Amino acid sequence: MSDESDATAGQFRDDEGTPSDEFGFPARGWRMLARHRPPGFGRSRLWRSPLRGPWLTSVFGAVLLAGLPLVIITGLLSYIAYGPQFGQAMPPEVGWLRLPSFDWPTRPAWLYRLSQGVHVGLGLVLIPLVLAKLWSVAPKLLSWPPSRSVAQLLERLTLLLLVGGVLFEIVTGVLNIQYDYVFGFSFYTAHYFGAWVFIGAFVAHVVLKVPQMIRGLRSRSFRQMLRTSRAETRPEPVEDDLVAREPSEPTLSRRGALALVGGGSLLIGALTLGQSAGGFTRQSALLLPRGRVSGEGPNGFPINRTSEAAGVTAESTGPTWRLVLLGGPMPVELDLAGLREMAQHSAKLPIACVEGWSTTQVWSGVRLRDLATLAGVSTPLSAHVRSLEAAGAFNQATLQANQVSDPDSLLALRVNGAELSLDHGYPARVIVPALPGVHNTKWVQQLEFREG
Ligand SMILES: Nc1nc2c(c(=O)[nH]1)N[C@H]1C(S)=C(S)[C@@H](COP(=O)(O)O)O[C@H]1N2
Ligand SMILES: [Mo]
Repeated sequence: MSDESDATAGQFRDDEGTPSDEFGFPARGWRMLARHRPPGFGRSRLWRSPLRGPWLTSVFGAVLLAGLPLVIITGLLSYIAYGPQFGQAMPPEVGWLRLPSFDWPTRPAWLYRLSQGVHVGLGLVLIPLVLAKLWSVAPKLLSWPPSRSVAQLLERLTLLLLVGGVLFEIVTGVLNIQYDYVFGFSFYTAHYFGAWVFIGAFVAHVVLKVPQMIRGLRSRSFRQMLRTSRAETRPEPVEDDLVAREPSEPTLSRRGALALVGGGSLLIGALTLGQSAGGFTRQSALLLPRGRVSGEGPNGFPINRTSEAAGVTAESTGPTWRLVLLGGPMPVELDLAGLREMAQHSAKLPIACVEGWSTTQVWSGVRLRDLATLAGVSTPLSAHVRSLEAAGAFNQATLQANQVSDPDSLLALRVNGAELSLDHGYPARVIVPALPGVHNTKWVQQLEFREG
């Protein structure tokens, strides 16, 4: 260290007027950093809203602290519901990020509908809050130099992962529920690993910031804030990086800001809800276009992949179609008439897609466990289902023991009293309570029951 820096150590002050060497960093380094300020950073004069302050940030933070864990947990549950034990969760290989897996239950039948509906629906509804929270802390995120101590450097690194992580999850999630698949990479892989980056940073951030958030919330009365008009709106009377040093006139009260963000969330909620609520509200599910493509009459509910897209034709599903049952002493072949002669069972069950949309219909057909018995496998530990569909990521699925044995688990031939339409899987499709939509294989051709 040169004499010069020795002499100035402890005296150099950055933009924010704080001594730069709390942890004994050489002052020269900080000065260099401070001089090489990237555009947009550290311009405290740019951030002049009188609304910014610990209270407002804490309110946004508290809502996110309540909501984001639900989005995280339901996301991880979806991974488990896909059946990692069969290598069919995506991505299949996640190394030490492997979650403890358990047999996904079949009851209640609406379990996956609820958990995935919450994951996608709440995830969308929280977007305005995430953006509002980022806006509220912008001066801090963009302060320069980036840190004044090792501890602060680490904290800012977690912020980078936190902000980057949450934006990455939002962008990949929102794009995945659109019509066209736009990624040059696997959505599942990106969203899963991105999630862990975000989760790690989120936990660190919560641990570091909760005391500050509680102090912020306690610093002013929420009711009082709701009663304060725009004209009466003043900057928070505290010494804090978030509070503008040269505040401009308020253009909005704090209650106005909360109403704006809350209104944005409500609007997104209204444009999303219809994908699960169904009926006429489905038309308003503008944020989930795939959940709106629909058949007609008794088959009038969303179609994820049409028979045309799957390359399944009327010929391949015509009189020559056979269902093959494997796993027993001998393969068993059934035609459609043979299936219709077996005991028929009806169940009202949802299809719930990973994309968040769902629809509940009355299905009828043959119980999977009856088919296992017919194949000669009395207590199958799993069943592997294959579709006529030649190519396509979702032309097969493995079902757990409980998913085969549930009395409502069906190879459905009919829906709402009518024959299945070709788009919904004619002549036969799987429908199992609480199973992620993707594993309710359409145009089934083969079932292999496995005892191990
Ligand atoms: N053979 C086959 N079955 C399939 C699919 C597929 O692409 N191919 N898509 C699955 C997905 S992702 C969902 S959500 C449901 C949708 O069923 P539906 O199109 O009848 O509404 O079917 C599932 N069954
Ligand atoms: Mo799906």
